[in-house]
Amino acid sequence: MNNRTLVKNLAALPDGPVTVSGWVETVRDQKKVQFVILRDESGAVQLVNPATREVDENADAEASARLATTEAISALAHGSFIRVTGDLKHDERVKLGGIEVKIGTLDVVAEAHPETPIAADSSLDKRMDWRFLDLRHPKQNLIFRIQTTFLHALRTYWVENDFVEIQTPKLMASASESRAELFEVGYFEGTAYLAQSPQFFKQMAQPAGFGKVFEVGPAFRADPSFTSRHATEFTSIDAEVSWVESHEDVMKMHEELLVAGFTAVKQKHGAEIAELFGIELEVPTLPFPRIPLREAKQIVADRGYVIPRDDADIDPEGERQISAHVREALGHDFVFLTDWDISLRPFYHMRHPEDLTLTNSYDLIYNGVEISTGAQREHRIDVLVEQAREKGLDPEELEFYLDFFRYGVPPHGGFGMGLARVLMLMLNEHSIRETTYLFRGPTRLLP
Ligand code: AMO
Repeated sequence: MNNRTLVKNLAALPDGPVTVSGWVETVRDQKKVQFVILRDESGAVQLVNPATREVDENADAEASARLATTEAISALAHGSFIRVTGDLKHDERVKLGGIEVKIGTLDVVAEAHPETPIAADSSLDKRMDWRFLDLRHPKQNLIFRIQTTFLHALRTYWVENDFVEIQTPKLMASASESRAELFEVGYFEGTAYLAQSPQFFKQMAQPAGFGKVFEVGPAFRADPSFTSRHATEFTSIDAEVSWVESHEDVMKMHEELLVAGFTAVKQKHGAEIAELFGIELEVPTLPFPRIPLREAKQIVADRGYVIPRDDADIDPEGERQISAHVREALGHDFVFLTDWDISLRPFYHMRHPEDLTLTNSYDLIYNGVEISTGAQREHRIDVLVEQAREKGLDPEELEFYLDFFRYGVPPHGGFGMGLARVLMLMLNEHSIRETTYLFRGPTRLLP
């Protein structure tokens, strides 16, 4: 480890001895000269070896060593991990970064099978089977560097704004969202459920007096669908804050947070994103557009798309349509759809003071796909119990949650946002399978 130089740092070094380690991407084994492209987590570099194909009996130790290295390179399988000490040389003629390393010694640290199970044109499913190899590609590698930068920026925003980080339990005694998408697990003599959202426990931090909280953690949904945006386990980004006056306050915090995340990603990775994804990443402008859902549905209808189900919901094509409208009319990639009908929202959403058929809630749509739901919560216990009953829930089952509201609680609100969806839309990828380290779906539990 000690004297290993990352490939990305080679260009800044003067000509001279270096050690690089990584895996073999390609080998060009010519008669007189051999080239190896070595890649590590930071980039790729060309290694060169003047080939020594044979030596006579009187050859010295150095010539014998050169023969051994030449033979080792001829036998190198793609993907093998190697360590090379050699001479760094700056040379403008080298296409790959204008540098190359002349091989001195080469250790094959871990040999790979000569047949790689996946290729560039393998299906997504096959690539998922071999995810550890798939992730070696620079594009995939970049996705998780972007994720790191993005989450770091969100965390910085939260810390600077006095949020407290919480880790809520994922083993639950009851459902946190709909009962339909609930995973049951055997729990000693009884049954536990996997958390679908940190919803109840992030709200609990409000009567606990924490003020503002956030969590980045797993959420589980027993959703049997195979869409590009659904997983059975996903990383949920959650925030919940006290003393909001309406969902407007939640949206303000939410959009500021996203701008912080996008700014950091553009700053650090803008050039690489342009190179590998062909995208000029835009930092969204503030404020994001807000459109009440009913108005959005009218806009979508006026564009000629009739949402098939005649309830108050918006479907995926409707989301694409409203996004297209917002892009054309307002030049924005994000839109908050606000004021959802009570029939479409869970019992814990607060209702509009002036129109009790609507909730103080929103969905955030980014490039045509929902990435988040947020709301002001109902904190008045009598109203909350009534709303639970109306939804056909048994308040007795919810006693532990309802207790949060019986001993004093400030008004509050928050949101939950799927991390992989944000990254998918940011990078114009087709599926959250690409932007999830290890995807979990109805037929995927491996690797
Ligand atoms: P909701 O159920 O809308 O709201 O989920 C919030 C966000 O989580 C992501 N998401 C998913 N991502 C991948 N696969 C899934 N199966 C999946 N389900 C949801 C989406 C979605 O927008 N408790 C509320 C949030 C709140 O009000 O604070 C909730 O969970 O990006």
